[in-house]
Amino acid sequence: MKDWIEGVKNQERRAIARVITFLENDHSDAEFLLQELERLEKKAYVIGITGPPGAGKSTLIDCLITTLRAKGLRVGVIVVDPTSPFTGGAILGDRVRMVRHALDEGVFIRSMGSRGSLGGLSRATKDAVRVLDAAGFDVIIVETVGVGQSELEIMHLVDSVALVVHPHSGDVVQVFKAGVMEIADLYVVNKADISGAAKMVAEIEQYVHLTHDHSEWNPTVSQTIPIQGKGIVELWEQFQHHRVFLQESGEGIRRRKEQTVREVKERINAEFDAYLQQCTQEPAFQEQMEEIWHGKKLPHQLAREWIKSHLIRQDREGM
Ligand SMILES: Nc1nc2c(ncn2[C@@H]2O[C@H](COP(=O)(O)OP(=O)(O)OP(=O)(O)O)[C@@H](O)[C@H]2O)c(=O)[nH]1
Ligand SMILES: [Mg+2]
Repeated sequence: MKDWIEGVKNQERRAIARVITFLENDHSDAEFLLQELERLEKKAYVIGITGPPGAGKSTLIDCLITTLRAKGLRVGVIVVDPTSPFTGGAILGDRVRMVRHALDEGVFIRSMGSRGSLGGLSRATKDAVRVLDAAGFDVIIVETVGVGQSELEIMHLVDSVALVVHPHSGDVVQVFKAGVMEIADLYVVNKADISGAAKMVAEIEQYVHLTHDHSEWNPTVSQTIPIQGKGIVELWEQFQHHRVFLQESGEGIRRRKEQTVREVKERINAEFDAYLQQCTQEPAFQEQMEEIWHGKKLPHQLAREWIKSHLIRQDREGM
């Protein structure tokens, strides 16, 4: 395992990939490994790119990688596909879009599919970000399809969120319904070569005007045409403005703290869930269920009693 840590430190892509897989599989030594990685310097700017399927997110990221590499920045990309249990196709598409960077040692691209639950996926993604950060990547990009509230969980682990839409993604209000609109720091009207882009920009600007007062960050609206390489440099400038805002306003630290609280709660939930699963298999639990079957107790009562007795039991056992 020492070799792996050295490998990550030396920015070797094969070691990085191995460590991410190891963490993904929830190995019992995972914590030790993370602890070791925690000692390494961290400086990455983590950005999230979300938006409806086919909005051109991967094509945009491909161009962004080129722009960042030209500045000498190292880029890590994590493509998350929580929507489909059969992620092969979509993820393959994503990787194909970025394939021209495959030989570049300064670029690392990783897909994460929905093995296990969605919560598990967001935890695994967070760990993957940790590994890439420890490996000294300057910018880490997380791509995810933003189609529902639960998928948006993943966006809670980045510094800046960009919502990518395209002129055919329906009207903005529709996107808004999915709960995506509120979390965006930057809006990107992608595929601006298609007619309807200007109208969409106007709609989003109006939305921003109505929903944000001017004391804080006002989300920006950019237009990009990745297939022509247009608007990418300008978009990166907007990201940088947002990064400066995060640093100067203290919002960046506030967000990271909030994210940590969220992560701890999520892990408590997962641990508790596993414990609950185990306990409900015990004969004692089954016996108590009998009382409910026979109408002697309500499920409400049993649940309350169960929590009381088990939390006390845990306490005594010194867990
Ligand atoms: N007209 C036009 N089409 C584009 C542009 N950029 C990307 N596309 C096309 O949009 C389609 C989807 O692109 P992707 O980059 O795979 O989109 P995505 O949002 O990553 O898709 P998923 O990951 O499947 O959600 C592809 O056929 C691209 O060629 C653009 O600037 N203009
Ligand atoms: Mg994609």
